[in-house]
Amino acid sequence: MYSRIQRIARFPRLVPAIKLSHRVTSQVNTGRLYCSATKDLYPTRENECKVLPRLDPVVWNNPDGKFDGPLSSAELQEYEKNGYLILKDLFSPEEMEPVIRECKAVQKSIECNQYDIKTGEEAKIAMELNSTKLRSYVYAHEDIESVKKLSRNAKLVNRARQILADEVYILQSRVNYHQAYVGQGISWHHDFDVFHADDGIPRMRALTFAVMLDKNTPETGATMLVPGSHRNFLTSLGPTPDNSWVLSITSKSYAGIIEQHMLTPVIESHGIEHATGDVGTVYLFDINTIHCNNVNVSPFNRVNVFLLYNSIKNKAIKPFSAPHPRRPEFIATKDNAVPIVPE
Ligand SMILES: O=C(O)CCC(=O)C(=O)O
Ligand SMILES: [Fe+2]
Repeated sequence: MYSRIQRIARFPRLVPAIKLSHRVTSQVNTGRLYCSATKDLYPTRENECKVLPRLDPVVWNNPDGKFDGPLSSAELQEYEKNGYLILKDLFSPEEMEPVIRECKAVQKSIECNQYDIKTGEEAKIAMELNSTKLRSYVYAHEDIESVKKLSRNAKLVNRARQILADEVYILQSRVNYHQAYVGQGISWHHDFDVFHADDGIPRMRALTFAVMLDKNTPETGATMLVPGSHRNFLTSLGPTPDNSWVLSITSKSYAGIIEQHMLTPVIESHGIEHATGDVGTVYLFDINTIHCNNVNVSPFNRVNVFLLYNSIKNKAIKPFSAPHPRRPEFIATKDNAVPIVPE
């Protein structure tokens, strides 16, 4: 009998491979085996990587002022130019206290093997490789009360609505624990590749708000962002493996990473910035901004909550380039996409 954590580390392919005959094969000429009913504006996972033009705005047009929000025009311009923005101390340490406490309690109970999780939902939890330490918890905006509240907080939701000029819902949430000594990094990627290829998000009309529950420094593995990288779409190599969706939350390397020869010229011209700050600082980045993070070599944890907001007009259809059905609802919201009322 395995312990819960061992079972998570050992769980086999969770989604059985579907038969080739069930796949849509209308685009075999382009090297892609799978397609959705909607035209694919951003084909990825082919047999070579490409740089494609971005066809979507970064800051969406809000002509009648319906989605006016607290970001100044200077902040909007900076976000549009760089693909990210850092809002120092947006929340006070007091506001963060319940979130820190509850995220810590979840961590402890998972690591002590006392966390109660429904069968079939094991993939909500990712442990660090060969470790009993928690790496990541997805679906935190539903399972952890204070994160649920945070995801509806007007400071975040009104800014997300302002940038996307639309009602928004949470496409994914996760707490990345990135613990002292054991927190492994994540390879260079942008989030659009996986949500487009594996879930069927058609357009770049989404963004992540990362909320710091600890001080983020380069030593603790602060997220590294490439300013300006969101202006083109760098595709990733295919084909998508059957189990890529499991790897996408558990592993450093999975389908969707940016190849070195593609990244080098981008970083040569744009550089790399660390998203640093204290507890309560928030950084927001476009779904197509290239980022990664480093191993946490420090003796301090770097726990952050990641909340990915998507426009309600940009809901998932069918995977654009994956041999498996859409990922489970707890990894990428589809059927339960309901606009958030800011609180
Ligand atoms: O934890 C980080 O700094 C980055 C995590 C990330 O890129 C992701 O979860 O997609
Ligand atoms: Fe990411």
